[in-house]
Amino acid sequence: MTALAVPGLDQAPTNHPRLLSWVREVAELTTPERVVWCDGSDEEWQRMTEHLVSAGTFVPLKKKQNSFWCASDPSDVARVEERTFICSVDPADSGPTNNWMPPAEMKSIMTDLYRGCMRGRTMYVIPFCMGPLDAEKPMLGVEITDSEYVVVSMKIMTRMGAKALARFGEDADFVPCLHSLGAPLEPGQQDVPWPCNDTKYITHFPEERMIWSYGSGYGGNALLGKKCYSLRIASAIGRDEGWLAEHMLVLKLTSPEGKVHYIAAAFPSACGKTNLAMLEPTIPGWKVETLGDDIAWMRFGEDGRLYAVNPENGFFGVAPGTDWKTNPNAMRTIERGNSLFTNVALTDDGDIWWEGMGEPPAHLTTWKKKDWAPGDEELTSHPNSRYCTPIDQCPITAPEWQDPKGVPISAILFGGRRKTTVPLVSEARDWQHGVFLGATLSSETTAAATGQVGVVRRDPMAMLPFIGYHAGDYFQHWIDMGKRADATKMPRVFYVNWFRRDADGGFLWPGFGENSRVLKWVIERIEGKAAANETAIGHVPTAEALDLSGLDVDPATVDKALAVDADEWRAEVPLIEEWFDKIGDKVPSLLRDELAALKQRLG
Ligand code: GTP
Ligand code: SPV
Ligand code: MN
Repeated sequence: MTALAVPGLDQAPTNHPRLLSWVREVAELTTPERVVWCDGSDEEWQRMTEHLVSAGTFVPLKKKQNSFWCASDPSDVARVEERTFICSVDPADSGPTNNWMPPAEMKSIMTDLYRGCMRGRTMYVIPFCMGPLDAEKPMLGVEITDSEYVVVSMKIMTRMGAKALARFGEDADFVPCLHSLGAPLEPGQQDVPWPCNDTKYITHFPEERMIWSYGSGYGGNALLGKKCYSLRIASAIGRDEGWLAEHMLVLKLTSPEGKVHYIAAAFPSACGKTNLAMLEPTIPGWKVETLGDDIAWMRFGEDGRLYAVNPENGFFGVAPGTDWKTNPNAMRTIERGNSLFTNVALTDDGDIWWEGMGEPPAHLTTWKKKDWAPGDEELTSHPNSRYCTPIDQCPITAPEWQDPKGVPISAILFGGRRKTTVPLVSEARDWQHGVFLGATLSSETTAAATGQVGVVRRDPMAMLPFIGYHAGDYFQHWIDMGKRADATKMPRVFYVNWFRRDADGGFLWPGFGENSRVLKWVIERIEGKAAANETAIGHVPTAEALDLSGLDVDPATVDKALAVDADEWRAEVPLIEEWFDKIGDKVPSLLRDELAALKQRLG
């Protein structure tokens, strides 16, 4: 061992040999000025936020206690899918939907980038746990980062610090997550508010269960417990161990009779998970409570049902469009303070504002730190601007959200953002057909990832950017999950689309709280109480089966939202064929059979 005198390196609050040697190794490579072991305390939060304020990264909000406004570098605003890699040993384990490079080659490139990359900065060591701390086998990780923004965000989004480290003992397994902004500071060099690097890599080594990230400070690129660990690495662990790591919200729905169902739903990024998870039903007597808004881990319970756990501790929600009318529970959550707001607008009296919040004030500072007045063309907030806020501040968080057993899932909803073709809701015939619906899910791209917005692409199970292995193997894993269980105990599968439009471009369905009407039909289907028409693509509610009482929408418009147009679906078939051809030989034959059956039904 080289005797490297980095202050703090030897003040480790652990005896875990593997953790200690990895931290030393990273410090020797990245040469930070000091090492800080994060304990997750309120004093630490205080210290970090004060540092971020004095660095010009954070502006404290006068109108929300213990909350901060922050603007990223304009180039560092979303996940970078083209810079995201699954470096499995065999390229066939990464598959055609992921970028791949041999692990040794990637490590060599990134080791060169990491060499000296923390010069002049502090290296933080963040022990964290995804999912409940009292799980039988807690899912541990350690993120090493040179970003204070990451430290404070991880405090909201994960269980971190001393309470997580307490579960490490001396030999617990953990996922090493190395993150650097790639912005060393030379002596005397003035720091910028949002350091980052034009060169970015978001890299996963699934066999080693390891994550290396470089160059970005934002969201899923930098908070490595989120998409990198809880989806890409966890999906590979789930394949090996027989469970599912999914891009899903989890909600609890209670009927007027007091019957409880838990529902999980997979929609691509910026397609409505957070909003559905916090929904306020417009139909009397129904109640929604939240367990999670982005990620679900689902394992079989002893009773053969699928149980979901939310691995996260906070919401990293899309800000624009969030309002007292659309999502009052998100508004109530952030009103309680202790939140971070990135790339939204700042008001002169020290509050936040974004598109969709109603009337703007007479003057704003935009996310690009420019003056703005009503009438200005430019957006005040980046479309992927986000609030970061603790789950337990949400007034409708279900009390059982921390139960390590999870909650039994009655229904899985797949959904996307489609202007045409896909009806408001349909039900799969069975599990296998449900897997087909998920595997062929399509959606228009959004601002949650860099690149073009509004382009229809296949996004299987809303996991296209997050499957940590070959998509064909992933489909097979989904099919196998259904075979492992008693079919009657598997969740029923539905396909929804809140975003279908009329010829004038208006939404055919009002969405948000009115989506409770669809949830009601889903539950009534499960309970054998609601009628449906059998169509080529699945079971669609009859005109009478969807509760429209009190809904201020022309029933003819709802009919259009529910319509299954054979011509539109016939046009969809070649796109599905193209998609399966892209996945190649590993598309399960049962899914090819489903496609053939669909073609036949469409005539
Ligand atoms: P990620 O956090 O990126 O995974 O996104 P998400 O799936 O949680 O999406 P979110 O709920 O934040 O919604 C994204 C955008 O869609 C917001 O601007 C919402 O206002 C809008 N949206 C959500 N639900 C509906 C709906 O039912 N109808 C319509 N028209 N828009 C919706
Ligand atoms: C998503 O893009 O699906 C998000 C935001 O939830 S991020 O954390 O950047 O992945
Ligand atoms: Mn997401």
